[in-house]
Amino acid sequence: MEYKRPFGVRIDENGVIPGAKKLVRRLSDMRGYFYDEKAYEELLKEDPVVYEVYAVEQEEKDGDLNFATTILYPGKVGKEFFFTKGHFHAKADRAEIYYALKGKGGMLLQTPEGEVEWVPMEPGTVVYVPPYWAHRTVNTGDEPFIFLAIYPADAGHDYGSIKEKGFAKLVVEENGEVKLIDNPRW
Ligand code: S6P
Ligand code: ZN
Repeated sequence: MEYKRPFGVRIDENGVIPGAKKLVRRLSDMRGYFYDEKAYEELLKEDPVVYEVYAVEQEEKDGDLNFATTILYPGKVGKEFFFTKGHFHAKADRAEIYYALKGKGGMLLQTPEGEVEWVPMEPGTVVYVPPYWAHRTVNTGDEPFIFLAIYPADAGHDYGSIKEKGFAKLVVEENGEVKLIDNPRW
């Protein structure tokens, strides 16, 4: 049998994994995701980077693992904090682990029926994403929110239903506080 080789990598202080595949998501890649369309069009003139992902991925085989860091920048569209697109796994029963490294934020999770949970995250927080839950991270602070995700190599991403309807809750700033409010579009 030909064995794959083990390796170690060090995540640098900016969340970068050397040699990993880099993905950049700008605001223009997220049309339709934020509630306040006017604020979206306004900020689009600057088209800021919302997040970057550094992924070390294996072939999509049962039993293997991928890992990736995400650097989610601070910012808001209207009163809604910057977030990742959010997805179910294509193989919906695949679970995932997140480990927060820097900054402040949280995870919105949602079942296919629309039940929502919010898990606050700060450096050191480990979040268990159970099978079947969609997940989106949100930066509620004023510095980059950086975390590591570890997920089955065959999990895949299913962005479809979140892209259409979003999550049932929005994470917003109101009177200087982080609040979860009902998504009027849900
Ligand atoms: C993959 C894992 C993360 C996200 C990343 C970006 O299963 O959950 O690496 O891919 O945080 O989020 P999204 O929703 O744009 O893929
Ligand atoms: Zn995932």
